[in-house]
Amino acid sequence: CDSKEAQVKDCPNQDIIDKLAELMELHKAKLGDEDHWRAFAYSKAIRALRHYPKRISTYEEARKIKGVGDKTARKIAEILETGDLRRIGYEKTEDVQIAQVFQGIYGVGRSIAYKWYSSGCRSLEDIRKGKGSVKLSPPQEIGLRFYDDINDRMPRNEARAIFELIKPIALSLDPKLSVDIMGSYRRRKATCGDIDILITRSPEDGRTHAGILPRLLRELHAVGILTEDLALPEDPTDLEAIYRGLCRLPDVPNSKRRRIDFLTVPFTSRGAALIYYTGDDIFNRAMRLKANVMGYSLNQRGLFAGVIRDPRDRRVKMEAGHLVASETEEEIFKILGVPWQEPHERVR
Ligand code: DCP
Ligand code: MG
Ligand code: MN
Repeated sequence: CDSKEAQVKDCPNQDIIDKLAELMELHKAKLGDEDHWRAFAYSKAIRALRHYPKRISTYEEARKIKGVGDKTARKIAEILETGDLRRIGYEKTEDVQIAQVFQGIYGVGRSIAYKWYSSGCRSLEDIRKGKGSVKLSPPQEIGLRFYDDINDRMPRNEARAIFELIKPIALSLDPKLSVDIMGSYRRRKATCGDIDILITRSPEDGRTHAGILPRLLRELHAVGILTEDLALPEDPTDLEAIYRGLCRLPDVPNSKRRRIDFLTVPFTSRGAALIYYTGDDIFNRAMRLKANVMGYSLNQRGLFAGVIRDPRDRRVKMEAGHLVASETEEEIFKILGVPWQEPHERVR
């Protein structure tokens, strides 16, 4: 419950959290935009409940918690009164449940999942057999083959063990690399959905990390740490590159496949990249929002001023703006007036 102790699992309101989380997952799997917004609202409420120190007893008490709106408070009251949430039953139709299963395949989102459902597929076995002439991309095929492994979160000590094998191999290619483990591991979570590794290098001696990633990937394949590639960097000579794949502990018999991401960034954007890849995603959303309110724009490359967005589509930048800060996490927090938070405290 308490974010400072990632180990603690049970809250005074755990049963409520579990029901809301089940409903959230159903909305997440569905196609509608409004479902996505509902899922987001539930995720905010769930976070608030995790931090709430005592058992909730009434609608009014639930409604007072920041992040819990009227509709969620009513659902909490229903759970308190009946021990149940009827909405779960209404949302849990066959198509949603099957679409949920399909979305467990790496590379399959909501629209593909529903498309496959419409083509008559009802199980992973149907997909495997190519029922309804469903065709899998190479990453999706890997996602299906290692479905159970990929959908299992690893204990953080396994993430650490894999990272501790990788780091010296990276440093053997260039001892001046910075190699950091990010994501849920840096936030000290007890389990990790994947391993996120950020690589950069100070250019003080005139050299950079450009081109290192493909060499590292080759080494890691050679020693059996990397097992399958899911997405290769577009331009491997770029300072900024992303790799996604599967890995395992090579010397442990039958060790599971684990998801791994490598990210390389220019040294100057290291602070912004640390913030972004440490997350969590909701914390990032809050930081971006804070930046926008102050007239800035924040992304994994830096904090920018003078960005002008197209009012018809806020994703489109009409004016790129100029860089204000990017080298350290601290300076970005400071400019945004956000009190410093250690990674494990960044949960909303
Ligand atoms: N991220 C983000 N928005 C996204 C995806 C990712 O802001 N849509 C950022 C925040 C995440 C970080 O990247 O913390 C790493 O992404 P992961 O998907 O690996 O998420 P986590 O490491 O936080 O959790 P998990 O244990 O599930 O991997
Ligand atoms: Mg992760
Ligand atoms: Mn990741």
